[in-house]
Amino acid sequence: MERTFVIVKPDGVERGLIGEVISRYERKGLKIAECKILHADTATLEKHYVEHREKPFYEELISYMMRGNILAMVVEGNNAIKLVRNINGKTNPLEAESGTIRGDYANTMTENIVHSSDSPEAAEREISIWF
Ligand SMILES: Nc1nc2c(ncn2[C@@H]2O[C@H](COP(=O)(O)OP(=O)(O)O)[C@@H](O)[C@H]2O)c(=O)[nH]1
Ligand SMILES: [Mg+2]
Repeated sequence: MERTFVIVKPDGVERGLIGEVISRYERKGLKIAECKILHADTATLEKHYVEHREKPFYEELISYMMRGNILAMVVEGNNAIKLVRNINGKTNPLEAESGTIRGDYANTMTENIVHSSDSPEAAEREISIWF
């Protein structure tokens, strides 16, 4: 059993896609283990996105993530980390395939509905930041 950390980002919450996102994970046999709505603060986001702090899109990313409420959750199940990444789709909307969340709903690099951990180490680190 594996646990991964997921965020429905402000655009996903604004567009009423929480149910859509969760139902895609549940249909794949994954379970929502923890879940909360919150408005993220700068300190938490800086910890969460530490790997991107030198990137040109960093400031835009942080302000977008603070634009409104987010849904933070822990999703668990067999191979949860890779399965959730597959369900979410690629970061670049031009590469995200139809049938993935980003492929179906995102059309910019920044606003792409969902975040999920990319490795077991990241999942453990991110869950400890947010829960
Ligand atoms: N504007 C812009 N935003 C980006 C870019 N790359 C990543 N992002 C944003 O930063 C988040 C984190 O990037 P990354 O960890 O590489 O992608 P993810 O793991 O697929 O979410 C992405 O989900 C996007 O919201 C980029 O090249 N340009
Ligand atoms: Mg990432």
